[in-house]
Amino acid sequence: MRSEVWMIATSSATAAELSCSHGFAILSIPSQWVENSVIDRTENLRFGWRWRVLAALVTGEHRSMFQINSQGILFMKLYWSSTSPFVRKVVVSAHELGLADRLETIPTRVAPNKPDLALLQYNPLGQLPTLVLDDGTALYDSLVIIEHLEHVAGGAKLIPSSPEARIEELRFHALCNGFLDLLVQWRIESMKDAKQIALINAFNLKSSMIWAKLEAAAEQVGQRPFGLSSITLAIVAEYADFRFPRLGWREKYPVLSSWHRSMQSRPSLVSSRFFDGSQSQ
Ligand SMILES: N[C@@H](CCC(=O)N[C@@H](CS)C(=O)NCC(=O)O)C(=O)O
Repeated sequence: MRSEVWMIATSSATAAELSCSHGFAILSIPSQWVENSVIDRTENLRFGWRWRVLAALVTGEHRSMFQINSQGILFMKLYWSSTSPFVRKVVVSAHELGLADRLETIPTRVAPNKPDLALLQYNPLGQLPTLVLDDGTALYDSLVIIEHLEHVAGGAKLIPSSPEARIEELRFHALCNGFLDLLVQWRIESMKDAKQIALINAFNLKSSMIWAKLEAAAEQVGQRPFGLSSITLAIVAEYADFRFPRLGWREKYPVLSSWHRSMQSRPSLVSSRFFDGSQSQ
């Protein structure tokens, strides 16, 4: 078999597996891999995701990371809907990490009273998003998937690694993600003929408290890098515009609104806008 000799940078875990200590490895790469475009030699191998793909191919780690189709392109399967805010977190994160073109999306329609049977095989919760790796491993929920994508992309880009910053990022994410849960439940309840008034009142009360917290935090969030919590906050803003235009939140919370306007033209957000499609819930 023809082969090429390449020097690549490795993560410390991969370096350990390859028994090399300086974060570099000299590898003999089968030419076929290059020809099949599994490896794109015009790209910067040292810092992009490609060197990790290469290292993963060598160590066999790719089996848990990617799918390889007949053209040698690497994919992960994402059970997807254009209306799910949790799916959108994953898609925006993948875009920010440079992995968007590695997601193969599977349009899926779900509702609490209408589980999708194919999805249930992978995720017994029957929820979107679910990411399926080539060995059949299914990852859920959105936070776990984003953690995985971070790992694939080389780590600590969307979620800081230092303990204090990490806890703060995760805490603020929990607030925004919990709000998305509330908004989704609110929408489901408001579409019912017989609405539970006590539940709608609780949604109203909680949401006004949450909006106030987000308004107070918006300036500080704007000073941090665009990561997990800002992605989730931007999606709260856009989901509220999409499903709850009657709330008029932009007039009530001007700091948050202006933060969102400064973010909304990021390519990751523009390319993943919500829309009602055939799979919408
Ligand atoms: N905590 C989950 C929430 C996922 C979720 O609620 N997804 C909705 C779609 S927006 C869903 O699949 N609903 C169907 C169901 O719960 O049966 C996450 O962050 O991924």
